[in-house]
Amino acid sequence: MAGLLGTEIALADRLPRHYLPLAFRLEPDPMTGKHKDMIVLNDKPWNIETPAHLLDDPVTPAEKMFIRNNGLIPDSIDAAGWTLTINGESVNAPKTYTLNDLKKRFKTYTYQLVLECAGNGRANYSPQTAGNQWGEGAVSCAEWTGVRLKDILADVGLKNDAVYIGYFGKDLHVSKDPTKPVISRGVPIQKAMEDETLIAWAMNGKDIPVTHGFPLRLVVGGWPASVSGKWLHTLSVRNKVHDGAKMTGKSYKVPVNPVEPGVDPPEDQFKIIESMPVKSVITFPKTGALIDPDKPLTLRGQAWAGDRAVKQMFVSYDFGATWLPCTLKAPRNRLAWQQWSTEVKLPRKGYYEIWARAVDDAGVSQPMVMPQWNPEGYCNNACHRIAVKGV
Ligand SMILES: Nc1nc2c(c(=O)[nH]1)N[C@H]1C(S)=C(S)[C@@H](COP(=O)(O)O)O[C@H]1N2
Ligand SMILES: [Mo]
Repeated sequence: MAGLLGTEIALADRLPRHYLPLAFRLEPDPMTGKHKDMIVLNDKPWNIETPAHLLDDPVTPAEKMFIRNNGLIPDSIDAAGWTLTINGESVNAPKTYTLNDLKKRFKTYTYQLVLECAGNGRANYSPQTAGNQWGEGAVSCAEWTGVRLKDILADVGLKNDAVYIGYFGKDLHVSKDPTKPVISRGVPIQKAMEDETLIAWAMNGKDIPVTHGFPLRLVVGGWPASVSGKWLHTLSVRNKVHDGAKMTGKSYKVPVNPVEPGVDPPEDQFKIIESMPVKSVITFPKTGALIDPDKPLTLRGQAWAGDRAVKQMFVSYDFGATWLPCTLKAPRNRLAWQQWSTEVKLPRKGYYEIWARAVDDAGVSQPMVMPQWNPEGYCNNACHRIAVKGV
């Protein structure tokens, strides 16, 4: 590979298997290849962001899907021998299913589901917080196929005291120490039992790409994507809030009482993030576009609202002084994002910012400026803004 590129590949020994360096991506690799314009935030573990203009497709293709790994992709994946075990305090007796059992014994469903990293938008918090500095693109809405978790849980049989589920995946800690857990999160049993909560083996009609959890993944739309466990091998049904890695401490939590920017309260004053807030992204045009002010300017993008639906969408080209309503499509199914579009006419030549603002079905709007700062930098749903020039 180094010969082809005409230079040594720095850190070549750390590239995950199946992973092509960006310079080689003339054609995306069918398993894990990403579009050449993807932004690499970190390569150990891989954290790759999608620039806003690549989120234009109604269904996010694999090559444009952000990657958030807390550890290392499993070294060897035995798909043929893969099993899912359901255990925990609140099951009558643990039960193990092969992939084939899951495919044959339960009804299959397909849903388009928004997966947004809780840290999406972190880069725009001030003061800056630690962690990957995601801009707007740690979000996707692919089509997932699998079985309903609630159907599996009904087959296993639960005790009355079930309150939470927790997932376990096969990825490795960055230290490669197999005894160190990477991430093991979960959701309350009510969310786990929703129709759209899937145990999925396919994404966009194909095997799930290795980077996104092949061969089996828990997929929970609308909540921090960290609850959608990749390389899933075990689900525990718990009689208390799941206490796996990154459920404790301050991970994926925000202060109960709002704090002034920069203030970090003690652990016991934090609560777990549940539904993600209303948000939208402008996917066309790309920021920096040169516009003919004599022609109508088409604007479009995606909007989503966690467990809720988006009810209204507005754009502004005068810094929020006036807002123009957009056309907004219905979601394909609950927990899918919604396409919005409109045409505006810039009044004259010059520099403009286009701001986009979604309002959910409870009447809650995206804020125009930085929302409630929090020490881990989660849930920044401020309006997305792009800059264009009328020339
Ligand atoms: N097993 C496992 N599951 C995981 C993670 C992980 O590191 N390991 N990362 C989580 C986080 S924080 C996010 S945001 C999503 C990212 O999903 P994606 O990489 O498929 O886009 O996966 C979640 N599931
Ligand atoms: Mo995440």
